Amino acid sequence: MKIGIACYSSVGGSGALATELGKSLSLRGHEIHFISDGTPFRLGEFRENVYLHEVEMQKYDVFRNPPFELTLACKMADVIKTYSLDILHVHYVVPFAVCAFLAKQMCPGHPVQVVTTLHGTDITVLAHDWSLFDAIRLGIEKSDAVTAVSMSLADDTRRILNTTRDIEIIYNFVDTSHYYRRDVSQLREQYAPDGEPILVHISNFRSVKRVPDVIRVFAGVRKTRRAKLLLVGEGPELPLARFLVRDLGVEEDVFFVGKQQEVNSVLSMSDVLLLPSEKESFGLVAIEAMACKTPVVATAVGGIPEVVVHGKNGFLTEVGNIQAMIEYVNLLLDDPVLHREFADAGRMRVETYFSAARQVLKYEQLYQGVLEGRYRAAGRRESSAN
Ligand code: GMT
Repeated sequence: MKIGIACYSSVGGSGALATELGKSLSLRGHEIHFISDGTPFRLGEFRENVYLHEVEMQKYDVFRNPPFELTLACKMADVIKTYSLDILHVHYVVPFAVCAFLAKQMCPGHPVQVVTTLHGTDITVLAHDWSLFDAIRLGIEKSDAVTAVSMSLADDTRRILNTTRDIEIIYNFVDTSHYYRRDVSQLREQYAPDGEPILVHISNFRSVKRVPDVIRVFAGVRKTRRAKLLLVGEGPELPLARFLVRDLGVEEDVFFVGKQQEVNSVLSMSDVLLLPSEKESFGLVAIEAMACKTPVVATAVGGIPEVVVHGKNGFLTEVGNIQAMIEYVNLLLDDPVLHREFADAGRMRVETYFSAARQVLKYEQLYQGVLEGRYRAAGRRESSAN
């Protein structure tokens, strides 16, 4: 198949997932055309069957803000026509799904089919914004197929947009041959020279991630034992995080390692991943951690309970319950047998439900179904992974 994949290029789960999907599909013989505002951050080196079409903005004095969406739609239309795309798969509704609809109007008679994947805040945050509501609804209604990365997100979408639109659940995935626990003892020694346990948090430091909770949990754990915290990523709450680390007096044990393209090594040297988000439609980082045998302590919000099974491969608390998170982290650190059980169960769960091999096939089947006109998603759902 000839497949266009439109996504954001910057660090973020939707771009990461879209890029990994494109790479996997290319290995399965499909011709992949990325359409993005830059080089998707996980694209890596040159690959056969993979093309990149960057959306380049023209500057005219008359524009206060250059019309990115129109340029994107024209670029999509150009790629559809030039390469005779079968499928245009867009990741994140705003603006991609709406632009795909517009692009289709620019290619009358062309059989391209638009698939939209909902990722999270495109619905749970942006669809609450009345200045975007109708555009989001239009993008979803006009897509030939719509997928969501969790049941929770599909339910949120129907409720918030008041739509009965069929939504297929296709969970996120990781390449389990790439994400696994590696021997990084030398690296680990640099951060924890006396064998201290390492906690880790990886995010874009936006307020929904509740990075201050990560630091408070760490400070609480640190009161009774020596430990280290790795903070990976950057974003609006980074200055607040730095302030809180100083304010709570834990700066000697906290490392701000910034944005990282590869998180294998960081996860492989960590003992617990903290994910105290306020909203999280899936939590891609949770399956990356589980694949690397790092148990997760997270909040039971959105799609996280579909990923992390409380008491089996991680622990879940309500949002903001710092004390419970401290206790769960200590429970895992105090009991190596329990830690090992959780680590193995997490890896097994990823291999069973969230592997690239399994999920990429689902996207492929969806594309095939859409092209053959036999796609009927009427309420179809992946059976619960729990
Ligand atoms: O919504 C965001 O935070 C952005 C988005 C992204 O591009 O990173 O993240 C969402 O999509 C990820 C990939 O499907 C999910 O793993 C994240 O849970 C989801 N984020 C939220 O729901 C907050």
